[in-house]
Amino acid sequence: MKLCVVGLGYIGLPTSAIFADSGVTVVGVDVHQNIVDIINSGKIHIEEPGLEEMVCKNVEKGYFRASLTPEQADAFIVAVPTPNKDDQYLSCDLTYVESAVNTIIPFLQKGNVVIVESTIAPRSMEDHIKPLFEKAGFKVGEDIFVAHCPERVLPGQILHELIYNNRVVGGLTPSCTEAGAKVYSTVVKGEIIKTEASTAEMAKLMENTFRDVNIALANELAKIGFNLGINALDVIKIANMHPRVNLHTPGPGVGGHCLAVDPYFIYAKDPKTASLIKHARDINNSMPHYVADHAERLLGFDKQKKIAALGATYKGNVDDLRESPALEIIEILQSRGYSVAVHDPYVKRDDFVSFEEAMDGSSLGLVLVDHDQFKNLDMKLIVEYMKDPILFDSKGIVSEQQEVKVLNYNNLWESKN
Ligand code: SAJ
Repeated sequence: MKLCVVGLGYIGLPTSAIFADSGVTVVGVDVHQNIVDIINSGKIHIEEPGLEEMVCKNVEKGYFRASLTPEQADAFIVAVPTPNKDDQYLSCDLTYVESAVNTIIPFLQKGNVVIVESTIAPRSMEDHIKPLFEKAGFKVGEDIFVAHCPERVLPGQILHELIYNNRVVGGLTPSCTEAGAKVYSTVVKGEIIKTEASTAEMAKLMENTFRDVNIALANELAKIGFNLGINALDVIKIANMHPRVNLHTPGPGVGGHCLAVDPYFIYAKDPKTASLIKHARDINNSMPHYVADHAERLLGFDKQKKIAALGATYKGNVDDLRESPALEIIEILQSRGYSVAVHDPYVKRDDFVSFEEAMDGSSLGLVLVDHDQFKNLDMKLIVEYMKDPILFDSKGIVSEQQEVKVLNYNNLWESKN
C-alpha cells in the first residue's frame, strides 16, 4: 500500500511514521518547506518521545519521505489543523481541511480511500467535504471511499496510542466505512469501531466536551468551597469513593488544542440548545482571572511584591504552551503591574528563569501546572529563597508542609481575612 498524508504536525507526522514503520510507503505533505527539509534529513520539528528515531529509520530505509505536493497513492489521510473561527460562536474553521482535500483531488484514482482525521464540526463530512468530491465528478462510495477517523491520542504517548487505542471509522457510506477500516487495520491493534461519518464526528467532540463540562463542574465546586468555607478537594476525594461518581479536578483553567476548542464546534452548530456546553466553557475560561484575583489578594494588592510562577504549559509533563491558562494568568498579573518570574522545566525561553531565580525574593509561589517536578518541591530551598514562603497551588499537587504555607482549593478560604 502507498499512503499520502497531508499535514505533518502533531498527528500527521506520527501517523506517517507508524504506517512507514509497518512497511507502507508513505509520502508526507506539508506546505512549509522547512518542515519538509527537516523531515527529509531524518529529523523532526515537534517533541514526541520515540518519534525522531522512528522517522529517521524510515526515511533512511526509503519508506517515508516528505514533499510539498501530494502524489498518487492508494489512500490519503488529511491531518491539518481546524482552529476556531473568529466569529461569535468560535465555530469550526474548515479552511485547511477543504484546501487539503482540494490539493489531493487532482491525484485521486478510482478505488482510492480518503480519510479526514482532523477534528471537525458535526455534519462537516456530509455537508462540506462530500460536495468537494462530487463537484470534481467522483461518486463517493463507488469511485472513491471517504471516511472520518478522528485522532484521539495524548501528546507524550502518541506512538503507543496510535497503535493500541480503539479507532472510530465513520464512512459517508457503508462501503466507505469498510474501506477506511481496512486502511487502519494495517497498524491498529485496538478495536476498529465502524459507524457513520456524523456519528464519528460527534463522538470525538463529545469525548472532549464530557471532560470540559466535568472540569467546569469541579471548578465551580472550588469557587463554592471558597465562598462557603468548605474543603473542595476533600469533597471530591470523598464523593469519588462512590462507585458511580467521577468528579474531575479543579485547576487554573482548561487549555490545549482540544478541550478548549472542540466544545465550540458543537455549540456553534446549535447555540440555542447547547447551553450547558457553552456555560462550561465560560466557567473554565473564568479560571485564569479567578486565580489571578486570588494571587493579588494573597499579596495584599502590593505591586512591589514579586510572584514566582511555577509552570507555563497547558498541562503537566509536556512542553506545549497552546491555549495555556498558566500563560494567561502570568500575562494577567503582568498587565496588572506585578513582576512575575516564570520557571518551567519543560520550556526553554529567554524570559523564563531557573527555579531558584524565580523563587528568589518572591512573596508568592504560584503553582500553575502539575509537572512531576513540582509535586515534591524542595521546601528548604523555598524557605531559603522566598521572601514570604507562601504557595498557592492551583493544581492541588503539592503536599502539605510545615515550613511553607501551601494554599489550594481545599484551604484557600482560610486565607480570607
Ligand atoms: N484539566 C483539569 N482538570 C482535570 C483534567 C484536566 O483542569 O481534571 C485540564 C488540564 O490541565 C488541561 C486541560 O484540562 O489544561 C486538557 O487536558 P486533558 O489531558 O484533559 O486533555 P488534552 O487536551 O491534552 O487531550 C484530550 C484527550 N481527550 C480526552 O481525554 C477525552 C485526548 O485523548 C484527545 O486525543 C485530545 O484531547 C484530542 O486531541 O482531542
